Formats: sequence, C-alpha cells, structure tokens
Amino acid sequence: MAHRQTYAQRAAKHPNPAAKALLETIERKKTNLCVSVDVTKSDDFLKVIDLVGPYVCMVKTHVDIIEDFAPTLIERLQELSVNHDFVIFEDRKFADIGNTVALQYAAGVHKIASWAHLTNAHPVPGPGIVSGLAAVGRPLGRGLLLLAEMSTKGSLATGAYTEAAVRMAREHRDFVVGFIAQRRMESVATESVDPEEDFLILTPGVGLDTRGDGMGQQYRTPKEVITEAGCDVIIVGRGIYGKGDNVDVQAVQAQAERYRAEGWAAYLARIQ
Ligand code: 5BU
Repeated sequence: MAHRQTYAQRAAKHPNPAAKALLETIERKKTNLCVSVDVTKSDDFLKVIDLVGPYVCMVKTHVDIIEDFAPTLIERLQELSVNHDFVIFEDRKFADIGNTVALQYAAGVHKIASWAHLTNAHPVPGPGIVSGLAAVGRPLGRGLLLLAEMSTKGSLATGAYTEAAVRMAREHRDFVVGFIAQRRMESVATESVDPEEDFLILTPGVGLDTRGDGMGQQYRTPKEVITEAGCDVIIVGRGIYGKGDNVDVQAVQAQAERYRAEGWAAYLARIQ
C-alpha cells in the first residue's frame, strides 16, 4: 500500500502534477506539515505564511474569509509559495452542481483555479461535481481532494457515504488525487483496488496541546494521525498561530518547527 512507501518513491510515479509536486516538496523539505492560515486580514495572512514557510510542504487557505482581499494578495501568496517552496491548497469545499462549481472555481472575485494547486469538494452532489471541477482544473494541472470524512464531532461523512466517496475518486483518478480523511481509505471500499492507486490522505484536526475547541473540532496528535492512522499530511491551524493577530514571531516559528518535527518523526516511524 502507498503509505508503506517513501514520499520520494510515491512522487516518482504519481501521474498528477499537483500531487507529484506536493510529494516532492515533502521529501525535499522533510516536512509533512500543512499550515491552515485562517486569519481575516491580509497583513496577518502574509505574515503568518512568511513565518511558517520554511517549515511547511503546503499552505491551506480559506480565501473567502479575508476582509480586505485584493488580487495583489494572490500575487504575494504566489511569491511566498515560490520563495519558501510550498504548495497552495484552497480549502473551498465545493458542494454544488458541476456547472456552478466550475464557475465558482474559475471565476468570481477569487479565480481559485488560477492559483491553487489543490482544492477540495464534498462528494454529496454526485460525480458531476468532479466533472465540473475537472473541466477547469485538469488542463491547468490542478488536483482535487474529496471530503471522505471530517474531523468534527457528529460528522455525517461516515460509513456508506465515505465508501461512495472512495468509489467516486477511483472513477476520476486523473484529477482526484486524494481525500480529506482521518485514516487511509484503501480498505474502505475494497472491491476494485488497483495496487498502483495512490490517494493522498490530508488530515485536519491535529493538535498537540488540546483535544478540541468547544465548537465540534476534535484534535489528534501527529503520531496518531501519521504513524497509527497512516495519513500523509497533517493540517494544523490554531495550534501554530493561535488567533493569528498580534503574531509572536518566535512562538509561531517554534510551534511550526515543533509540529514539523513531530510529523516527520511519525512518518519515519511508519515506514520503518
Ligand atoms: P484548526 O485551527 O487546526 O482547528 O483548523 C483546522 C482547519 O482545517 C480549518 O481551516 C478547517 O476549516 C479545516 N478542516 C477541519 O478542521 N476539519 C475537517 O474535517 C475539514 C477541514 Br474537511
């Protein structure tokens, strides 16, 4: 199974350009940490990204929460992505009919497809959502993650829903490169597993100091997520930058390095 191989081995044979770039970045920088930068002001957004840049393989954004958004913010984000060598993942969670999501992905204020290497979608509308997003993203070399599970208490994405998400991904392996999930998905729907399939598992709900946030979020440690559950990337937000305002430079860097080191040690323990 994919998670028994090194990131480098998987990068060498991954057919999707965005997934390949992510795997190569993880190997090159020795980090499986993605920081989720959930702050509402452009200055704070860029500051946090500049601070965590050396420690991450990927930055995850919710571009629609930025109050003072301007297209130049995307130019700055792209510069940081090049200078610090990380992949950009817009956590848009598309959930509409194919025609609508294609427009939301390509157009509007944010033009997500033009800058986000990866984005994600809920499988709830059925396979048309993947076709709609693929029509825009595939020619650009982008990749899509399906939300097979969520980190939150009481999530409805379980059981038959999760299995259907895996089957949907298998039907679109040229564009769907993995899942947002809490564990590996190979054994979720086993009827047609291709030994060559390599779906990335990106996992939010990671924290070292608390188990929840009082609003449904549930945290597990990098060891639980990477070594025990076999996931590929840890996604950490507030555990690294708190509220994200009045940023304490040294504290943010120290937390980013702490999660990077924990995540990488958990990976080394897994592949041994
Ligand atoms: P936190 O501050 O580490 O709790 O932030 C987690 C981020 O991951 C936040 O941006 C969420 O929108 C995102 N997330 C999540 O927490 N759980 C999920 O199942 C999914 C996304 Br999908």
